Amino acid sequence: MKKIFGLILLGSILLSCDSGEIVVTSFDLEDSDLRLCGLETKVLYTTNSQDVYESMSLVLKNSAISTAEDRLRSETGDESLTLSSTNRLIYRIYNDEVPTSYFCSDIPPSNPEVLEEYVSSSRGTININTYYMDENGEADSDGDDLSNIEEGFDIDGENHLDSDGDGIPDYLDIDDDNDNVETSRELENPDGDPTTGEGEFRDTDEDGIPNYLDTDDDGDGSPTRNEVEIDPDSENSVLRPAINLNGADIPYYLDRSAAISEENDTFLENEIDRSIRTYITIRDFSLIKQDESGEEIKFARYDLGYFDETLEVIYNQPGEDEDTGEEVDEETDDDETDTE
Ligand SMILES: [Ca+2]
Ligand SMILES: [Ca+2]
Ligand SMILES: [Ca+2]
Ligand SMILES: [Ca+2]
Repeated sequence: MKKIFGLILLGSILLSCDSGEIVVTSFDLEDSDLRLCGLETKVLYTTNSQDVYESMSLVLKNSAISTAEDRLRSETGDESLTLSSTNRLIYRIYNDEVPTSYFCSDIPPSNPEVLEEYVSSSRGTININTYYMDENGEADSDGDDLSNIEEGFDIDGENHLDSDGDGIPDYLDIDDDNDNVETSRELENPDGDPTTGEGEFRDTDEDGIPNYLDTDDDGDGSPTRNEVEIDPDSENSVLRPAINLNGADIPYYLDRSAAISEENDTFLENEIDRSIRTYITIRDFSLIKQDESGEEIKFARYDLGYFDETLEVIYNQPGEDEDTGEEVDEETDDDETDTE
């Protein structure tokens, strides 16, 4: 269908720019890497400066999607909007190159001059699809230096490995053994401790379980989570190992001769940065030429394109208080999104 429209448009739209040169457009700005501007009113746009100076922009003024500060979406999934007098697709041809600031200005600049303009009518649907780009084996979704596939990522999405059974799969869990020492830290081996094999993982107590999956790293019978503390100022830092309390310059949780039995029922906050892509498709709409002719061009589908963002996501364990990180009796949400 797209090709048919392309051919029709190619044959029917011959436009002259101010130099008198005949130019041809086919509205071929599809599948573009879109740029995003605006707060309350958002503009997604793409421009072309080859052969003809043109732009395709989607202007969205909708309270349902403008609440997330400068973002279009705050979570993944599908959403639909209708084209209207405020949600509009606009195609323009200009007499000169369009600067990057053009769509970000509150008041439209007078230059470059708009030679031709087509605006959508109040008919049609805008499909917004947002999905995680890091849902694959090669990515490292939780940023702990182990790829998803190394962390038991299931390509079918059904049976991801969850080593500590806390409900957060390893590939999204910054602390795979739930001992309050981040996996990324447990993979480091500055002291040359024993490993599980040649070039493999640090295994301080040589029990065959790598530290990042070992709930008692030094094998002293005191769980690692009791031998560390979470820094209240930075939440994700482990405080006690940084202090040389035992005089041996070895963190308690890695010192077999020093044990702390005091219970620790707090958890690290499991916040990770995830890569998301938002794809915009517009269906069953018309573009109306903004001149006396009122020429109408119908589209069945137009793939406007996509834009990429980083989304901070907090995964809470069942039974964990969102604010304090301490265990509570009631179950809390296991997924929360943030748009900072
Ligand atoms: Ca990882
Ligand atoms: Ca887990
Ligand atoms: Ca750990
Ligand atoms: Ca221990």
